[in-house]
Amino acid sequence: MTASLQVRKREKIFSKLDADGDGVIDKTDVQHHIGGFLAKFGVPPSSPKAHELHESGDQLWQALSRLDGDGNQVITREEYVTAIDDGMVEQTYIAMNGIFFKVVDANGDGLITEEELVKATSKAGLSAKDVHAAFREIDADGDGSITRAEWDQATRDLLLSGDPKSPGSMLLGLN
Ligand SMILES: [Ca+2]
Ligand SMILES: [Ca+2]
Ligand SMILES: [Ca+2]
Repeated sequence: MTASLQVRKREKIFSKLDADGDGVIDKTDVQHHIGGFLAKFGVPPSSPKAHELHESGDQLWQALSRLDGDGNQVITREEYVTAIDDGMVEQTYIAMNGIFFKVVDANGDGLITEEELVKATSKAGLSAKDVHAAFREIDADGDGSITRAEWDQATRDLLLSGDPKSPGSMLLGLN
């Protein structure tokens, strides 16, 4: 529950976002992540879903660039860790969730079942056991399916809560 855990989580997320490891986040890092996500989740690069994901990557970068305090087109670790807050999370990650959710919700019924989550994450090298545990955490009301609201809440918990056991951490390998 400490602020320092939050900072450590943000630093870890920053390190993940900094795909080429040069110590700053720029547009190339965001594009790299979108490409990686497509490959991990087996989305064909020319599909409409891939196109949407690239578009939301551009939106993510635009939102992230607001953290760029000195306007030099790169975001430093310090800018990221100190500037991200609730509003920022809503504008960046929650906005991205629309497409992430769609990718995982294979049959498009607006709910994610454990089977869909297992299938979507199978290429990401997560064990069925980890996915099962994460699913149970994210499915807050325990009705066996994840709604968009539950998914968004898990994202907020992951990014903003100081709880190391917050849902979603496992899926990003952050715990
Ligand atoms: Ca970088
Ligand atoms: Ca579904
Ligand atoms: Ca549920």
